[in-house]
Amino acid sequence: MRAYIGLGSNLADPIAQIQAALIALDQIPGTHCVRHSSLYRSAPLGSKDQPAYVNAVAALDTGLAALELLAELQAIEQRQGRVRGAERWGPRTLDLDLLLYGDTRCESEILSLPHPRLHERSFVLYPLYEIAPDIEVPGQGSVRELAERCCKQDTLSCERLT
Ligand code: ROI
Repeated sequence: MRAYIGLGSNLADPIAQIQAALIALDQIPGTHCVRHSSLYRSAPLGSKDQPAYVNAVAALDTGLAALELLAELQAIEQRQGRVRGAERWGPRTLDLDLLLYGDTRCESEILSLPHPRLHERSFVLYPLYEIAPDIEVPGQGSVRELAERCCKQDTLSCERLT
């Protein structure tokens, strides 16, 4: 199954956090990181009183079920020092979001697919557009359309770093 992961960090050397997480994603059992985007610097969404974020998106090929993959993502967040339950919209050392898992659509308290806020976030859509412009986000249109729409609206700044 092809899955897409959104990565974000704004604490404790964010660039190093994202680079370490990209390596960790490739080491998940039964999983291979086939591509990842450049790193992007983005203005914080949520509380403005926090540092800028570094964001990226990775494409994985995985034999794991969606919930198994989610558990692996949470384990990587924990290992990289994430304090959960801190501030919902506040700063974090590492955030790994399961954005897409094939064409799966589901909604539960544990996991919603596609990620419910994917289509409105430039810091997700721009890196996703870089590596997979032509894929469909189930129920929402192509990444190309979503990224173009997001770009026209006055959204948060998000610029490519590397
Ligand atoms: N803002 C940006 N720019 N990037 C993120 O990854 C990010 N993650 C979050 C919140 C706090 C919503 N803001 C963000 O979880």
